[in-house]
Amino acid sequence: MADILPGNIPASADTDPALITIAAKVQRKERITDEDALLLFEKGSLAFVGSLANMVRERLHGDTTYFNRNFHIEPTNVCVYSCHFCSYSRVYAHRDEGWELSLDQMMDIVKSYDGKPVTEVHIVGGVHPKMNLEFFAELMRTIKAHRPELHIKGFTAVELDYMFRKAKKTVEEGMRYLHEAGLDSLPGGGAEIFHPEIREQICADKVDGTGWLQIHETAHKLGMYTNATMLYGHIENYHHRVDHMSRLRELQDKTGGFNTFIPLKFRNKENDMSHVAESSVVEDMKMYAIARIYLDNFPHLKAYWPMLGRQNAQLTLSFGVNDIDGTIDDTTRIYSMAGAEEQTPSMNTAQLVTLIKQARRKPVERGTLYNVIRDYSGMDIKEIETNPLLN
Ligand code: V47
Ligand code: SF4
Repeated sequence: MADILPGNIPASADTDPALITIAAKVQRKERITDEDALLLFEKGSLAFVGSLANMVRERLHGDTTYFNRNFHIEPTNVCVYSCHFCSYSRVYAHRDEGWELSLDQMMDIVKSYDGKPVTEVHIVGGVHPKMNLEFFAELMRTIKAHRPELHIKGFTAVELDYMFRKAKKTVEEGMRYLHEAGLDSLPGGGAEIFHPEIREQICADKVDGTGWLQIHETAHKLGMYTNATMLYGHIENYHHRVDHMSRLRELQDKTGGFNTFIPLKFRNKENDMSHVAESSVVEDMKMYAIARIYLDNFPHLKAYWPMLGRQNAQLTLSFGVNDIDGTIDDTTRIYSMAGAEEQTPSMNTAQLVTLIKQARRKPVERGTLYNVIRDYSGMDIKEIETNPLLN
């Protein structure tokens, strides 16, 4: 028979006492150690880690679950790098399989949202040798001249590292330049797994873990917020995951500049790692739960629904997640090309609100920096569907 510890932690007579000790720490709002996190991965049941994560989530956010209205621009899928997990990039030699958008073509995408209530553009793509710092600074300036209030979240540390080095700028000089041109914040991509044992096997040629962290630290120093990701569920083991999260937690203690952690489930279609099996749903939910418990200084945990699928994203709302990203509007190909269920990722406001309400949570639209735009909890779905200002 299961006993219930204070705080609703399910434990039975055969629960490892070390797990009970960890649960007690979390209840007392104490930080867990790397060893604790490893033990949760190795021995914690989904119910056990899930209820702990849910306690942390509700302590931080109650039922509030954020989404935003956003679209992506993917300037190119041509890339000088050759990450083995990537289904998206086409190497520079095979240009016929790739796309590269001109500044005007990207502005046409921005203009197609004129009059629509989007608040964020997320710009991310391959590392094209000819799309340089000046080209992207001009893009920032042109977007801001057209729509000043649109938040630009753009460029992974991998793209930034390449464009700064090519422009012969230090990270600080390059970052300042793009920030002044209009770049508001950085997405969390390119982090993959920091540990060199794994990084050297899956993405040896791009910026290393230390370089990724330095770029985010510099952005934080300039007052910009950023996100962090981790590509999990391939050839790494639990200790590599903990090491990755530990480096993020350490930097966050120093700067406080991370908003959100986004675990990204490895998808295995059409890439050099197709022989590696994908993780199970149980593993996925445990990953979210343990991230929520371990990263006590990260305000938010996001499930990116185009990669996970909307049903699994809905499930994460019971395992620590308080944000499911945005409307997307079918403007990204990264995950559909890697075999994700969402082949044309797009959800309107009513669908996102329904998904969150079905999980018995409170849907709140946010800006990129988690400023509250609208609480939808008291609104009728029909009212949302028929209001042009909300779609
Ligand atoms: O760094 C590439 C990942 C990332 C695969 O900050 C793959 O709000 C799984 O970082 N299977 C880019 N993942 C996307 C990204 C992101 C997405 C949404 C929101 C935010 C944010 C950031 O996509 C890459 C890489 O880790 N990725 N290939 C694959 N086969
Ligand atoms: Fe290029 Fe990014 Fe793909 Fe790596 S993950 S090959 S850096 S597009």
